[in-house]
Amino acid sequence: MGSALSPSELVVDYVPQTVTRSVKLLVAGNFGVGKTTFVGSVSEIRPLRTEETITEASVGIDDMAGLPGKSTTTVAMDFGRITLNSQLALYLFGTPGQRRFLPMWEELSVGALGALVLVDTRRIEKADEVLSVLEERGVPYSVAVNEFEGAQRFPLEEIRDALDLAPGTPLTSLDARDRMRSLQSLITLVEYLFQRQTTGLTGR
Ligand SMILES: Nc1nc2c(ncn2[C@@H]2O[C@H](COP(=O)(O)OP(=O)(O)OP(=O)(O)O)[C@@H](O)[C@H]2O)c(=O)[nH]1
Ligand SMILES: [Mg+2]
Repeated sequence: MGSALSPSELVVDYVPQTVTRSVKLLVAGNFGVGKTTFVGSVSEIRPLRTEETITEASVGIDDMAGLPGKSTTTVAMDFGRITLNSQLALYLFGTPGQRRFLPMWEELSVGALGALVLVDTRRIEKADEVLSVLEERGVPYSVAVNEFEGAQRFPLEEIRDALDLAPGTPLTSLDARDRMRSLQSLITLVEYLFQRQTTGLTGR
């Protein structure tokens, strides 16, 4: 799959000295929703990836429909960093999407302030398991629809109903390959998390 950024395009390769706060966030979602693509789009450092070729064992277990170019899957995590403003650095941990790696989330979620959950409307029911895991762990989340070409578009309110989201849970849409739209969804998540902190709703 390769890195999304070439070295000459790296914006920052060190944490600026002005940064006083760092936050760990998960980028979660079921198999193939675009987590690795998302972390690659927003990270200002060359993202760490743990991609392996999808094996025969996955065929029939993971739904590959609508993912013609997908030949690899994340087996441990993605890692990226983005300095959101001069004081705040976000450390992004993309989770593996295959069900067999679900136990790995246990460790990945330690210390995470929140999660951005990507969903694909072509297999929206698969998001339920992801949302349940986060709720069980007490990790607050926002949801972003990754708009794949060819996928039917639905009003966000319909998606909110389908996912049975709480009224306050932020719901946005993006294209995981588009840095600005992806960043906007991250900003929405961070604002939500900070607002919860100031109102005493820590989620843990
Ligand atoms: N058209 C389109 N394709 C996308 C988008 N995001 C990701 N893709 C493609 O969809 C496939 C899956 O993307 P990944 O980023 O590997 O998805 P993932 O969620 O990390 O997958 P796992 O780690 O296997 O769960 C890849 O072939 C991407 O190139 C998008 O916004 N639009
Ligand atoms: Mg991945």
